[in-house]
Amino acid sequence: MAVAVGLLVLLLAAPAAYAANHIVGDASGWETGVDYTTWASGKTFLAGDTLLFTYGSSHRVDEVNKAGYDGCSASNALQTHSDGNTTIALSSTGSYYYICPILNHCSQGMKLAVTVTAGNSSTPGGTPPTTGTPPTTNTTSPSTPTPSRNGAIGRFRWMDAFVAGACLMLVPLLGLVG
Ligand SMILES: [Cu+2]
Repeated sequence: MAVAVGLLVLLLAAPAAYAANHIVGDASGWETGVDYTTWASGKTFLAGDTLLFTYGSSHRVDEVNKAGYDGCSASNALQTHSDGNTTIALSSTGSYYYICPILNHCSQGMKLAVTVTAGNSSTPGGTPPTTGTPPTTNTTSPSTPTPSRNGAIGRFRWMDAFVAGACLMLVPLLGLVG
């Protein structure tokens, strides 16, 4: 049971290590007055990662080209999002530009440029071996301490049975008292 839980935790934890979801602006979200150049500068964006823009109804997320980013122009927007909770998959390498086209929000800082580098796109080929390795280590490592482990489990079960038995014995006793 413990091994099964451990495997489940490993399986759940493994994908998180390969694809990151970057919350744009972190706690500030997609908002005026946030320096997204600074926000992006401390991060590595790998192919396969996602960007999450969270924003109010007074904002939008438009994917533009570099000229649109530099000039704060969404006239040639590649994609437009206004749902307030936009997930963008950074599926391939390259540079991606996002601006808020509302009023002068872009010139007020609502512009983000990210450079996506290879990483996750090449990892799917590498992922199965990595995911395949932990079960192998899991099957080999428990096999070594098996006697002590089984003994511990055996003792545990015996304790459980004892407690359960004690409880069962208490029931009629309580019944007699009541
Ligand atoms: Cu805006």
